[in-house]
Amino acid sequence: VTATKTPGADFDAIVIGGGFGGLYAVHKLRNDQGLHVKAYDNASDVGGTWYWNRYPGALSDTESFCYRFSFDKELLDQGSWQTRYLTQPEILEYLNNVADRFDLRSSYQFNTKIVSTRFDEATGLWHVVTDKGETASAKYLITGLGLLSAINKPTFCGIDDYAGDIYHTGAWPEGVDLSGKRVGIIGTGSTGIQVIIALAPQVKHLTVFQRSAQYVVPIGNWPEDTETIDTYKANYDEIWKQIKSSNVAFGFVESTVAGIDVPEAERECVFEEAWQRGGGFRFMFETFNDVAISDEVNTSAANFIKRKIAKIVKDPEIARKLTPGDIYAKRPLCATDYYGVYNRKNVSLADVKDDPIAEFTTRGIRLASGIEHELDAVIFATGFDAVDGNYTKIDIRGRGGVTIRDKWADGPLGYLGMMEADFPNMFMILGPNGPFTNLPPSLESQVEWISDTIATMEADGRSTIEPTQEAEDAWVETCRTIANMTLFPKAESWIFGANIPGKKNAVMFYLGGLGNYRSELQSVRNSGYESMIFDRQTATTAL
Ligand code: NA7
Repeated sequence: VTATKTPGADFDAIVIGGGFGGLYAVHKLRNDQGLHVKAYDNASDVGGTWYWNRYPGALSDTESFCYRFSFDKELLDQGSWQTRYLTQPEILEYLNNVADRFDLRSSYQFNTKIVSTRFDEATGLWHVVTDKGETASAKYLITGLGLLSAINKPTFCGIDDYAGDIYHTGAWPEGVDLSGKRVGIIGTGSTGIQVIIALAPQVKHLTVFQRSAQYVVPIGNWPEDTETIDTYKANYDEIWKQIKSSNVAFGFVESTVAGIDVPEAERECVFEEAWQRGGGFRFMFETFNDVAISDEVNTSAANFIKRKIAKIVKDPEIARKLTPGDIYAKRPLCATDYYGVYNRKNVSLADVKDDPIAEFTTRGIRLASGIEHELDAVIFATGFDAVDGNYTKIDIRGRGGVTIRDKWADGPLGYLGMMEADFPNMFMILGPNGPFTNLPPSLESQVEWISDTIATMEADGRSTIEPTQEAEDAWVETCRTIANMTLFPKAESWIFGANIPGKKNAVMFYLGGLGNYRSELQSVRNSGYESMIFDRQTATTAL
């Protein structure tokens, strides 16, 4: 470990988070640049999102060959997997291997929550305070707090009187055995559908409390043999090049064909092929380039899935309840035979839009109609306070003591998904207005940009960097313009903050794709950080 390069600071950089983003930041700053880095995570070990989300059936729905880091050829060559998609234990193991390979754990203090961070204008340093009352200072603050990590747990009347067990998928304890039990699950997003499929064969009875019916296509999860994996490895240079210039970065070439120019019958064939191949993002983006843009093509895709539901689900009343009424413009979902689960005798569906949850009783859940479901356990698969949920929990203060909560009073907005005006030298990994993609290649792009920016600052003897408010506003406007060209804002989901009661709806993502995003990052660098202010003097420090 090298000595601190920043006079008067405990460290050069403080990194919060031990998931994909935080780990890579520690590697880049400490191992590549020789900075003195201290990292923290609330968990007892590395893994981030994949540390906490240990629920039954937890799986990435990005294909195994590209749900990983690309920066290290040897690490890529060592990669191994069994199936087309990685399970949570496999991803956790992978991140543990990464931590071992680059000796990252030695920079971490685990089981430690950061409760506040403050930028001191006089010294130009960030000060952090932990939940144990410890303090530390550094020139740079890098936050890898997780995009989908602060759990959303709605409250219900009577929940404290409920005698059964309650779990949230995003904070799943080890060793839970639900076999032979009567289990209820609230939520049918990506997470809920995975749990439902995994638990249905194990439990005595599963009651699904569905608020919104979902469009779910097959995931196509099959074993992948060594030969296939070796082919990926042999072609990794081209594969990553393609991923980094694509939009959603899921490892396939997005369609350039406009569905609107294709007759309906032909669209059907294309959707059928995609249904057979599997993959939610493939279904939405590999079929046509306007499924998420054109009302007409969107309706075709939606109708295609609706007809599948009617065919798969034997009971027409259950099929009706499972059929979505809104457009197909949430994060695309995929799973193995999701709708088929409802043909099982031990699975029942409670449509809580029609008949809402009135309260928890000591024995289970009572609906507004008076129907009571007796349950030994209830699982909350109710998602996350996405993007800013973990930021607003920490008392983060920039120049003039302005808090991030105040800055984001109208929703979380930021520059390039990484920076905030008035919060100098604070770099967020997957902060607001970053790309909406398969995440590892996006956060890799961000961490590399952050690390390059820091290297430039150190080489040039700079003390601070922050975006101008104008640059931030312009970026937010760009994100808004792009989002409004799509159908996504018309569906209610976490992408725009609609899942959290009281949360202001905001355009929280750059929907322009990873390739364009990377070009934007490159041009900011090439312009000599024209949109940024270096070494800004405040009125007080200038005196
Ligand atoms: P999501 O996608 O936000 O799904 C949460 C689900 O929980 C969704 O079906 C919600 O219904 C439901 N929900 C939330 N609050 C309630 C209440 N109060 N009552 C009933 N039902 C409720 O979270 P996931 O964890 O599945 O996935 C999030 C992302 O993580 C995912 O997209 C991946 O990228 C990884 P709603 O649809 O709002 O009516």
